[in-house]
Amino acid sequence: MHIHWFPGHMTKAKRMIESQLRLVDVVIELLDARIPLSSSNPLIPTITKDKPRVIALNKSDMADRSFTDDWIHYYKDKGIHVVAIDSMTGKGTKQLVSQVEISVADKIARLKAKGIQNRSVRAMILGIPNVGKSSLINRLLGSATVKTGDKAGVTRGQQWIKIGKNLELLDTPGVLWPKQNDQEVAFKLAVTGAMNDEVFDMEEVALKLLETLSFDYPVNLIERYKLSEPLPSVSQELLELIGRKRGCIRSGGVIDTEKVIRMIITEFRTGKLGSISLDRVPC
Ligand SMILES: Nc1nc2c(ncn2[C@@H]2O[C@H](COP(=O)(O)OP(=O)(O)O)[C@@H](O)[C@H]2O)c(=O)[nH]1
Ligand SMILES: [Mg+2]
Repeated sequence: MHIHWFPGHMTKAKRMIESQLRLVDVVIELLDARIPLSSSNPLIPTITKDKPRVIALNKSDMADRSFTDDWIHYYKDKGIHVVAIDSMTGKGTKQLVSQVEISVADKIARLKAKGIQNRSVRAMILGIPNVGKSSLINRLLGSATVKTGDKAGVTRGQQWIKIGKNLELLDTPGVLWPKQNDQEVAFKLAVTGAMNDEVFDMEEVALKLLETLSFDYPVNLIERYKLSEPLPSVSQELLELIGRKRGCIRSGGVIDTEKVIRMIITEFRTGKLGSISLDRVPC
C-alpha cells in the first residue's frame, strides 16, 4: 500500500472514520508498542470525542518489555484502557476483548435499565498504516463464531465480525495518517516500517538507528554482530564494521554499503536485533 497523505486524503480519511464511528460504541486505537507516541495520530481523541477508547500496544513481541510496562502505567494513569498485544500469535487479544467489554459496561447497563437486553457491543479498529490493523482483524476473525453480513445503514461490503457472545467488530479498520513534520518521529516511523521507504534516505535512517542503538542498546548490537567494546563512536564506521563482519563486501574489498543498510534495517524490523523500544514515556 502506498499512500501520500495530502490534505485532501486526510480530509477524506477523517470523514470516512467519522461515518464509521457512528456505528460503534468503542474504538480500539492500535499503536506500535515500540513507538506508542510516534505511531499515534494526534487527532484521535478529537475524532473519537466521548467514545470509550481502548489502546492496544501491538507488536509488543518486538518491544522492550520494561518500556511497554511504563507505557501501560502511563495510559492507565490517564484513565485510558490499555493492553499490550501481539497480533501474530494472538497474545493479549483475549485481554483486549475483555477490556473493550469493560470500557462499555456502563453504556450496556444503561441500555439494560431501559429494557434493551443482549445488545451487542460494537467496536472498530483505528490506526496508522502498517501498525497491524489487518493482522489483528484476521486474528480476531480466527476465533470468531459467526461472520454476519451487511446491516441496514452500513456501507455495502462492510461486515461485522462476531467475537464471543456479545462483541461485534467492524471488519474495515479506520486508517489515519501518521504524524508529519517532525524529524525525530519521521525517523521512528521509517525505521519501524510505518512509512514508505521511498520517502526516506535509508542510509540516514540506518546511521541514526546505529547511533540510537549504540547509546540505548549496545549489547544488542554487540551480540548480534559479534562486536567488541568499545563500539566506534562514529556511526559510519560502525556501519562499515558490521558490513565487514557480515561479509557485505564487493569486489576490490569495498564495503557494500547499500547491502549493510538494508540488512540492518531488515533485522531491526523483524526483531532480530532484539526487543527494542524507541519512545519513552514523557516525564
Ligand atoms: N512481530 C509482529 N509483527 C506484526 C504484528 N502485527 C502485525 N505485524 C506485521 O506488521 C506488518 C503490517 O501489518 P498489517 O496488518 O498489514 O498492518 P495494517 O496496515 O495496519 O493493516 C505485517 O508485516 C505484519 O506481519 C505483531 O504483533 N508482531
Ligand atoms: Mg491493512
